[in-house]
Amino acid sequence: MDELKTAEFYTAFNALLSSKDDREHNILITAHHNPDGDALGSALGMYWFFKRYGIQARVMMPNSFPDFLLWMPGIDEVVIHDQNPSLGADLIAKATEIFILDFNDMSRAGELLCTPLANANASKYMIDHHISPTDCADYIFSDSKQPSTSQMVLKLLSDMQMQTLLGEEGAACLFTGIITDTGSFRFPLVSAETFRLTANLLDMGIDHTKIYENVYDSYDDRRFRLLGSMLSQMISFGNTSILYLTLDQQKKENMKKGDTEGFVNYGLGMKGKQIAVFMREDEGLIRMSFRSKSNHDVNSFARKYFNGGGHLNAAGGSSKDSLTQTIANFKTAVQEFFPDIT
Ligand SMILES: [Mn+2]
Repeated sequence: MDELKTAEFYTAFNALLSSKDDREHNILITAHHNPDGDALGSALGMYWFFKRYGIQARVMMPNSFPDFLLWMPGIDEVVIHDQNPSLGADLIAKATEIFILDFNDMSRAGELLCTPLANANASKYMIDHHISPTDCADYIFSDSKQPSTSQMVLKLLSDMQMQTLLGEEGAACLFTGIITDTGSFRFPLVSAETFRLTANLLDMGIDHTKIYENVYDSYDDRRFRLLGSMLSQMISFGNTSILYLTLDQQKKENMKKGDTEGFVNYGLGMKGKQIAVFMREDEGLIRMSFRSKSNHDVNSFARKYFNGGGHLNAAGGSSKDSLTQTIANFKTAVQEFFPDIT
């Protein structure tokens, strides 16, 4: 974390709030392409806060999101940029401030949105927990030691003693971001502070059991058939699990966005496994998700071999080779990069 930049961010955020009655604000809140629970959770958390504070704010996502997030309070107000680019352009033009959440490089906003966002006149505030932030915002609150952006939003508001303005709705959104980005409080970056801050959300009246049900118990039979196909063909390679779905398997089940969310984690569920990969065959591309335990650095691994990156224990990547060739390349790369692994 860059302490100086964080201090500047806090000062600027404070000044923004203090100027509520002095000038008109049109805040635009956005997050990364293919928004997940943390992207939407942190964005909608900020939205509810601004709404109750009395500052006009809108949420716009680069593209649509999985069905299991459709219950989130405020979701109906979210503009989906690639479905309504003219409204999107209007919101960007009118924005006085833009909040960039859960990403730290404009390219992560996706092809269609990254240039208009970068060219926007509004002052930009970034809150993010990914590594290697770029200077794409005027004010940067970036900390790769934080397990979720939603926790950072909660920390910011609680440091300012304003978290109760989230209300039950905003609290439910942040709780969703926190649980989905931490594997329900199990990943190594979860700290005592995560639990302390999250406890405040329960004080605000959220129904945590209901939120878990909404997020994790809402899958349809399609997902389970895909999961069955994937598990039945899992390749066990030393301490590594290789999971995949072919394009034919996805087409047969009429796969939808979000159906394979979390599939990669099954690879670490078998005793002794330290690294898991899930490969999803797409048109001309294999999309890859990596997960690992302890200090097996899949971020560096994905960067070195598969045009990707992410975090120490969770990363993404891709390959333009065939599925069979990618599996073979992965095995070779694992043996080269993680000498202790097989
Ligand atoms: Mn996140």
